[in-house]
Amino acid sequence: MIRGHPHSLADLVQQKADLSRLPHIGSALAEKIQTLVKTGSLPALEKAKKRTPIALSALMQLPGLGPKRVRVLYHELGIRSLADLERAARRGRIRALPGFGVRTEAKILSELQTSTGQERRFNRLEARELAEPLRRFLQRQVGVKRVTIAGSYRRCRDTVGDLDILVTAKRGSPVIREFVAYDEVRDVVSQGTTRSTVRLRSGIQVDLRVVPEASYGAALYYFTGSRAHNIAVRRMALKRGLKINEYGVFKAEKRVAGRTEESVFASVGLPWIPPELRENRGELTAAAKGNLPQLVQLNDIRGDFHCHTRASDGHNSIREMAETARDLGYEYLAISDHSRQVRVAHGLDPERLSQQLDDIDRLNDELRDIVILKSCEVDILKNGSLDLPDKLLARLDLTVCALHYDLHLPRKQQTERVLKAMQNRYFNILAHPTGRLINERPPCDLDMERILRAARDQGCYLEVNAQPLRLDLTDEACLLAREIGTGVAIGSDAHSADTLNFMQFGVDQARRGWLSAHDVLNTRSLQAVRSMLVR
Ligand code: DGT
Ligand code: CA
Ligand code: CA
Repeated sequence: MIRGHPHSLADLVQQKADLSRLPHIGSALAEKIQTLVKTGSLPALEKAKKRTPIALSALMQLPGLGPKRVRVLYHELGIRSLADLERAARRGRIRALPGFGVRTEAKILSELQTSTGQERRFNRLEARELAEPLRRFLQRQVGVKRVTIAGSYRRCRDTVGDLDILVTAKRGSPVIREFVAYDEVRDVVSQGTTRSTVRLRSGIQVDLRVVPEASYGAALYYFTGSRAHNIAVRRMALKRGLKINEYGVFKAEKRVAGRTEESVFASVGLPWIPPELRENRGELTAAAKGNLPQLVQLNDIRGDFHCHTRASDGHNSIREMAETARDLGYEYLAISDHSRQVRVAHGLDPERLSQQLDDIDRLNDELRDIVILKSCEVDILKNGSLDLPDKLLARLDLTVCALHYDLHLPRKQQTERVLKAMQNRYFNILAHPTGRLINERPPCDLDMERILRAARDQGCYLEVNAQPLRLDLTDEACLLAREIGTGVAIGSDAHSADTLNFMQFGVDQARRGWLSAHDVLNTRSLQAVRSMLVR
């Protein structure tokens, strides 16, 4: 008898019922049940039992995994241990199982990370929402002058492990006492007179340091990191007979710099280097030669090519999106709702898209100070063709094309799928190129270098998707795009008017990839954009 099923399996087998039609039972499992019922044993199971003592009870310890789900994991994917489970989750194989899904898969991964002591990393939105209220709280305390969040947060890494906060305060300020009494604090890990570490309810750790004003620059520099960057700078300092630490720059016992970050860099003969570049990826050489890139800024952004409305899975109307974009100071906003293939997002078929294009024409007649561009987030089908007919694509100003399904194809096939799509004359921007979701889904396997070269040669662009869960392209891929000379477009992928400002995260990511305004399509005027989109 299968738990929860009214008939015994033996009866069903006798009646020659099709077992694979039962919930949670595929054809492989159906066959095994038949064997089990008919012979009283299962060769596969006997073999498996011999091979590994099944650690299913360990699986059952994870919140959300009961006997039923553990059984499905075991039978469908052969998962016998936490290690098996993690491997399958990382490959995105669990979401496809009956009764599971992307969310369950993500939950399993995050549970695995906490239960195995691995630290979870927080995405930029999570980090900001934890850090900013705390920063404001500290700023209000008696005697506090400056509060700065350093570490990977300041370097704008796509994820942060913990928060490193730097405070300057008058002598005798109660800031550390107030810090450990902050409402969100779960545990006080350590508490001294100039430093303290706590863990917040969300699980994130926060390191606080209180430094004198005279050391502020040195401390900020030191705790901004990265470690690799700091080590390389320290080496330069040693050659000049200088010692750099969090208190300052010292020649013998004498402090020669440290009040500002600029003074620290100047002591080794360098100009100030933006935190986003401090990864020891060539920034020291570039700075020494006066070749640091002029990094793109939010201010440079003149429009957004990627957002959704209520027509697919967004929450606002075209008008609401456009008016918000206008208030952000944009010149143009492209509406890029999903195409029909993406049914879960209520993707548009040709008829609904045509309707939307007519609506946009009417709105453009009416609205001042913003131009709505006609676009679509066109799904790239498994065979590399686009989800909408060319005749309709021709009516659009641009397309934002993306993979949504079959993200597990082997590298060669996945790469060729994208390259083929890119050959369509209406292909303009490859949206969220790898499909990764931070902490939830690994990137798909693509030969990024080949894709970047093809895009450059064909006048296509790669998106830097600004969603905090995506940030895709990665900073490394942006570096590669810069090297190859492929243009990027930073897209908010906003699903509501109030998240159009996620653009900032995308700009930061592009900055980490050394990109300047010149490398980014949506820093151009509408007129320039129109001439640069090859169609
Ligand atoms: P995270 O927290 O994993 O996202 O990354 P970070 O970069 O924030 O690293 P974290 O919190 O361990 O340290 C913050 C900064 O402090 C780090 O970027 C550089 C500096 N730092 C910390 N410990 C050391 C160290 O032992 N040596 C050097 N040179 N720098 C350190
Ligand atoms: Ca940190
Ligand atoms: Ca830290």
